[in-house]
Parts: sequence; structure tokens; C-alpha cells
Amino acid sequence: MATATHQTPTRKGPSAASAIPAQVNDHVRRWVAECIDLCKPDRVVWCDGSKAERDALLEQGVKEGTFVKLNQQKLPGCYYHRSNPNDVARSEHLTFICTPSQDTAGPTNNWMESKQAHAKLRGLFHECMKGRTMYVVPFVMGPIGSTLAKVGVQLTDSLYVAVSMGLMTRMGDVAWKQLGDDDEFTRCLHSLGDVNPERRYICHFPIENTIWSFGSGYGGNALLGKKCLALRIASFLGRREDWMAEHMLIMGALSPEGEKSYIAAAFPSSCGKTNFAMLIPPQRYKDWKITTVGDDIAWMWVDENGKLRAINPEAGYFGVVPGTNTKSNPNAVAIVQKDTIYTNVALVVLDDGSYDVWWEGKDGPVPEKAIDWQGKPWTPKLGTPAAHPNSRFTAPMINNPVLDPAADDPNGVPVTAIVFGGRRSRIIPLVYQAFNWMHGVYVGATLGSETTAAASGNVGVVRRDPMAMLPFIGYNIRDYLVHWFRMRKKMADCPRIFHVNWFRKNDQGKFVWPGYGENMRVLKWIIDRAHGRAYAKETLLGWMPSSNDIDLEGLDVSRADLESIQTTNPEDFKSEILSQEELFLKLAGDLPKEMVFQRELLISRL
Ligand code: OXD
Ligand code: MN
Repeated sequence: MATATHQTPTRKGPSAASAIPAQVNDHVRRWVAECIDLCKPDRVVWCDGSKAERDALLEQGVKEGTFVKLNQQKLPGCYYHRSNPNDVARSEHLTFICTPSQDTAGPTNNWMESKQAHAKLRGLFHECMKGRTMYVVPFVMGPIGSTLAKVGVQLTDSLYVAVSMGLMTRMGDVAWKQLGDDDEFTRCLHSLGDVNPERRYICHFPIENTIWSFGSGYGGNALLGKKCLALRIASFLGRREDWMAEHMLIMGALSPEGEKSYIAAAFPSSCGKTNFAMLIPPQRYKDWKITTVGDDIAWMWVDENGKLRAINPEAGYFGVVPGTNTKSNPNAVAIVQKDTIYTNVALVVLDDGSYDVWWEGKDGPVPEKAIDWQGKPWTPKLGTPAAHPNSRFTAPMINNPVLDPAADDPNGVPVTAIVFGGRRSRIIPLVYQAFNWMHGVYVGATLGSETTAAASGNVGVVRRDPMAMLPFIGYNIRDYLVHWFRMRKKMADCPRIFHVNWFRKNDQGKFVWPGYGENMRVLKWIIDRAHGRAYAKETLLGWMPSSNDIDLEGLDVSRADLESIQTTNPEDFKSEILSQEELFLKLAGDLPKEMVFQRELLISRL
């Protein structure tokens, strides 16, 4: 039986230590030396990001049991990894913003005083890499040459993390080149420790541009370029430097007339950002072309013409696997056919003894037997999921058949529209447009969504998730909202702001809107509105299409069905406003005045 696991992290490892590359500057050398002194690894490997290095690390991982090599005819370059069952999602309750004053972290973050946090974690990191290898992983977030691109260096004792960073970031010597003699890089120290939730801390020191993550190998806690750097640290830096780091996909939409629009969309984790970013338009819209700039994170700034522009800081996708199939996301199916790491899905043993992968919702028949995400024999009769609901694929963005031509452009793309969305079975309509930027910020700030498996905790309860950034704002949410309001003043013309909800259910508990590729129909209205073309009626929530304004031709959705998910009963909406109190109470007397005014306006419309 395949044993890919680091449930008890290996203390062996054949990797030869490597010399410090000549181009590494003294600031990095000094910091790495300090961390070696603290963690006492047996070996230090400086990663160069080459293909040869990657192949060698993967082979080593197979020998150590970190990876299972999948059938290479079927899935060339693909490997399987299983994480500790106690370590399969982001641990928000163990994630901290560490600053001298609690006010810098604000009421929505866990806070630790920075000196205390350093002392506590230094104790944990002390000699934690004895018997292990420390990988030095230099990386760049953002297209090389972008004014926003940031360099990070991650030190990790996880081979899985080192290899995954090579897929998710521009990893290797490019980072040393980008950094030059500078001291400005994010210092990322990571250890699996003993993967014990009792000793798990994901600590961010935004003022020191430092991340210390201990005790977890799960992507969102351990691939420190992603949530930790590109959202928490970057949101802090963005406020200081007048740009924005957001939990948003970026997609391109090319109309049959050749008009290109770019849409940035914020949905909470596991609410379909990856699917939306890669959607294939239905037959009726076959002359439209949707392309992906990014599927999870957008960094945005205002250019010299007063236009909001965006880059994707990442170079790969860390997507949810269950439910991925040729209906939900044919492009993702294509992406994961090669050079992909699968984590916590199920394994199927093929006739020749090699391994294939399987998950709930995969195309094709359900296997009669498999090995589940915990390594146990599985049959459909068990009634348990074979793949963990938050099992993931890690794949390079160059695998994407619809990668936008500007995905690697240091100048980024101009943003035509911003879309917020949540998973809401009731009350919230399919689509509406905010009246203006300030109202749009209010709509984003009061975003609510039913929780998913991407974070540990209850699933399916509505929580307020401002801009889908609740777990990722690296500083005080009051200042974050003020920053959003203030960005408007820098823009000559701002993107239009929308809200969508693909997940509304009818009284029988069934989804009414078909979603996936058919979301193109809603997107078309959004694009037309953003360009000042489509009709909309004024409602209490914002501008809405009438049921004739969304094309339903060829769909099994009647006008009445559409109206049922477009309409919001004012009585129901009152309960929504009350549930927004959750956020307002947290901010108490500290609510930006623009939020108070928008709320008053909303209530006066009721
Ligand atoms: C993710 C998340 O992995 O949001 O992107 O949790
Ligand atoms: Mn995400």
C-alpha cells in the first residue's frame, strides 16, 4: 500500500548539502546563518529552481515516503502527497498577527505581542531541524520586473513545501537577481515541527516583514508565499505603499468584437474562484474567450493614468480537487494531467501496480476500491469520502490552456470590474451592481458566506467575510476599509463593483442557477454594465438586471426561476442587515464614517 506520508516527519534524508550560491547577498547570508544556528539542521540545501533540482527532489521524496509517484504514462510528472490528518486546512485560530500594539492587528485578527511571539516561537524552532535538511527557497511573488514584485526567502524542513514552492512561485536564482544587494525580502521561516496542533503557530510580523510558521505542512499554512506573504504581509505593505493585496481571481474576457475586459473577483475560500477564472463559455457564447490571469490573489495599484491595474503574484494554482470535472472546470482537468502534486485525494491501484488518483466528483465511474486520503482501504459502501473535501492540486500556471497572454506581464492588466461573491442559499440575489465605488466598498465589507472546508471549523454557517479577506487582512480592518475608500481618490475612473451569488436555493433546497460555464451569462451583463451598455433597474440593494436582461436561451431556467433568485424580500433583507451587525459590533466605535453613512443610506431605502 502506498505510504506517502510525513505524519511523523522524516529525520533521515539523503540530500547532499549545497554551497551558498555566489550571488546571495550578505543580508540573506547573515539571516540564514542565524536561522541555522537556531534550528540546527544537519544539512542545508540552497535551491536553484532548476528542472534537474526539482526532479532530484521529487525522486528523493519518493524514497523518503513524502511522495508517491503516480502512473507516469497517465499523469506525467505527477506525484501524490498525504498530509497529517490533523493538518488538512488552514488553521485560522492558530494564525497570528504579531505587532507591538494590538491596535495594529485590530479586532478581527488573533494578536500576539511581537517580542513575546518571537520568544515563544524561538523556543519551538530551537534545534527543531536536528537530523533534518533545511531547504533555502528563494522566490519572487509577481511577474519579474513588476514594480510590485516582492522577494521572499523561505527556510523549510519540508521537502513537499520546497517542491511546491517551485510550482507556486517564481522560485530560484531569479530571486537572487531581483534582490541584488537589497535587504528588502520577506524572511520566511518554516518547520513541520512534530505536526502537533498544540504546537502550531502561523505568525506574521508585518512590521519586520517576517513570517514564522511552525507545526503545519498544509499549503495555506506552509507555502509562505501565498496567504502569509501575498495576502497578510502584502496587504500591510500595500496600505503603506498605496496599493492593494486582495483575495481575488483575475480573468480576461474577450468579446466577439475584440473588446478585452479584465475582471477581478473576490469569493471566500472554496467558493469557485478557480472555476470562474477558467470558465469555458457555453455553446451560445462560443465566440467569447475567457482567460486566466490568476485564480486566488490580485495585487492592484493605480497607474499614471489613474487606472486600476492588477497582477497575479503567484505562478501556480493550489486548487480544491473534489468536484473538479469536465463540467465544473474542464481547464482545471487539463491542468492537472501533468507536473501536478495531488494532496489528500484518494489513490487507485492500477493493474500494473502503479497508482492513479481519484476524488468525489471526478469524471468517469466510481472505483470499486481505493486507498482513501488517510491511507486506509476504501470502498463506496463505506459512505465516507475517499478524498478529503479540502484535498488539493498544486500545478504550474503554464499548464493552463486558457492562460491569459498578460499573466506574466510586469505591467499587469487594467481592471474593468470588481466582483464580490459569497455562498448564500437564501436572500442574496444572483447579481447586482453597487451604486458607486463607496457603496461597492460597503457591499464588499459586509460580504457574507457559508463557511467551507478550506479552514478548520464548522462548515455551512454564514459568517461575515469582508472582501473575502477576513482571514487574510494583515492589519486592523478599520484601516483596511479606510484604505479601500481612499483608493477611490487616486483613480481617474474606477472599476464598477458587483455582487454575485451562484448558490441560491429554492424552497426544495435545490440550486436554481446552473453555475459553472453558464455564469458567462451573468458575466456578460456585468461587462456590458461596466462599459455603460446594459439596462438595470434601481433597487434597494443596487442596480439589478430585470429578468429580460440576462440571456436564458438554451437554459433550463425559466424567467420565473430567475426572478425567484433575483428578488429579495425587504423583510428577509432586514435579517441580513441585522446579521451584518457581527462586523459592526467588532469594529464598535471604530467604524469608518463612510461605512456608517452607507449603512444609513441602505436602511433608509428599506
Ligand atoms: C486557498 C484558500 O487555499 O483560500 O486559496 O484557503
Ligand atoms: Mn484562497
